[in-house]
Amino acid sequence: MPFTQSPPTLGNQWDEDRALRSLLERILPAGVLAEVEPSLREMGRLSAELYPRQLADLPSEPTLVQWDAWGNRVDRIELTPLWRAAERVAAEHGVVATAYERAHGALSRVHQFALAYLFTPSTDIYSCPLAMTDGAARALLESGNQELVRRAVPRLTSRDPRTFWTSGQWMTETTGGSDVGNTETVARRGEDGQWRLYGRKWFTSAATSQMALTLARPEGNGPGGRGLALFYLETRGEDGRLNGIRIDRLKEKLGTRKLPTAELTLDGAIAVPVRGMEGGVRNIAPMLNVTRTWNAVSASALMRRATALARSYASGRRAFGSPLAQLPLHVDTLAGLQAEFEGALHLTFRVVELLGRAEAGELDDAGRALLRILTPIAKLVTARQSVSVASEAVEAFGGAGYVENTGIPMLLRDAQVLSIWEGTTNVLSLDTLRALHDAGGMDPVAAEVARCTVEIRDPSLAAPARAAIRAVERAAGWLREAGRTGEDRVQAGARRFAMTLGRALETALLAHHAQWALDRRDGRPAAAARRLAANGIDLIAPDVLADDARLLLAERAAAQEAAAAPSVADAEMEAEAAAD
Ligand code: MFK
Repeated sequence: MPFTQSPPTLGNQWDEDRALRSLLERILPAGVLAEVEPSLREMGRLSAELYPRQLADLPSEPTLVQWDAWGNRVDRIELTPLWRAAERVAAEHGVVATAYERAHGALSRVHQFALAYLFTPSTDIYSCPLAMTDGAARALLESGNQELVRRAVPRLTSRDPRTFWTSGQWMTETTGGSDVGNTETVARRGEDGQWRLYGRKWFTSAATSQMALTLARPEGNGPGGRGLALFYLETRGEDGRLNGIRIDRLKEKLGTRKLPTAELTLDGAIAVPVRGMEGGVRNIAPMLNVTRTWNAVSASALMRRATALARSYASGRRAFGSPLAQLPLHVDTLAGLQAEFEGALHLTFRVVELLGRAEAGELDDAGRALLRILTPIAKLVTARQSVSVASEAVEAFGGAGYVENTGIPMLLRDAQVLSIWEGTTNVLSLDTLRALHDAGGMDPVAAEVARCTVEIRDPSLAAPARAAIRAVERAAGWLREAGRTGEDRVQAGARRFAMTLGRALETALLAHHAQWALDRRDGRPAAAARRLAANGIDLIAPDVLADDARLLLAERAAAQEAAAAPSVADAEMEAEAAAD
């Protein structure tokens, strides 16, 4: 019999996830953990059960039926079987509702996002409509529009699949996904007093939702984001027909292929202003901050799935006389991935914890500022980590990882979207700067890193703790100096700056958890903290890189301009190099 390799396997995803269980043991009081654990174990079981269905369902994709047999335009999207199952599981298990029922007060967000994290990797990005649904509920509640709250929020947070609604978040147009102020959709008020929307939405994820929050410019309003208003619309009328909406086509995407992402034409869609007739970007921001948190949760969840599969495979696959799991270089490679995943998990759930406390009214100004700053940082850093972890995980399978029907390539294709939608890495780096500016500087980040590191006693954690503190200090120094040199310098270095903060925060949070775990005789989080620090935290680079970037991309050969006077960052780096 020729040799056949057994595929990787997954057991109960709650029981097998040491990092998640350890994190929740620390942040949830024992009584709360005992109450929520059965639901997490059940979701962990479902996640393992749905995985083979996900693999069996790999070839099927959603389809758009535009016409019926009699020539009527129907624009109906047929979903894949797993998506239909996922919708029911999500509603019945309260993957959105748990956050709004508040059975455990501020900690309900931790419970809800732990469910979402376990649910996500086996359900073909059904987390996308759930994220938008959660974001819509949050934005409506914050809008104070009681009529819309009464109409939509009970449906968005329902546990009954028959009444559960999902929401779209229709922002992107052909003029731009990032610079939303260029939105061309117009809102016109008719003689009947109703607002109708006219325009083209270019990237509308989960176009099967029952409602959407969207941006449009009321006629006569000025340009830019400020001139936009936030509108609520229901996608179908009482008669079941689309509400002045045409689904032009579904996108052919690199990944997230089960997710029906559509191009829509709004041709008189009846809509209701959510809050005033301008300030649309500001009013949709609560939705963005929730969906960005979902993004970080999804990135952590995909990393967990990638490492779980790679580790399972490494135990079963033999090469050079032993299982891969005993080959030192393979072990070293997988450990690097595991550390990236654990860092991402801790930063993500710190945001989740703060979000829950903010919603429960438990945060002071400093806490709210920290949440505002950590949200874009968590989104951007975990998304990039998930792409690189998924890519390494594909490689850890050798050729099998490159074969579609193993299901492994899907991890990489799906991870890639996480750094694009809900704000690209660059846009979120700039958002980080804005949040820091609004908070009056770097103090909230420095205080968070200090909070995490102050009680670390174990000598083996001293190095990662020191590396996190130093990286934040150097980032603060760079920001001060670049700010003096000019806006362009700050912008050019914003991504390196934000990634440094993200990695420093992950290391500090992981080290903090590691001390707690060491006190309970578990050294694994400490190993993760040391490894994460060794993978590299500090990406701050000399300002000369900004000049080099222009030189490097110049159309014509050009002599290098005279070097600017050395900056503080340069001087610090030289001093460090001399000290090393
Ligand atoms: C699986 C998990 C996730 C699944 C979700 C999948 C769904 C995918 C669907 C989508 O991708 S929807 C499209 C998502 N699009 C984006 O995320 C847009 C990315 N671009 C930005 O975020 C830009 O920075 C932004 C559009 C906000 C820039 O627009 P503007 O008009 O130049 O805004 P401006 O002037 O910077 O900010 C306007 C106001 O909003 C300001 O407040 P004030 O009016 O009081 O001064 C800002 O402070 C406020 N603001 C902006 N971003 C904020 C915010 N406030 C709080 N939090 C934020 N994040």
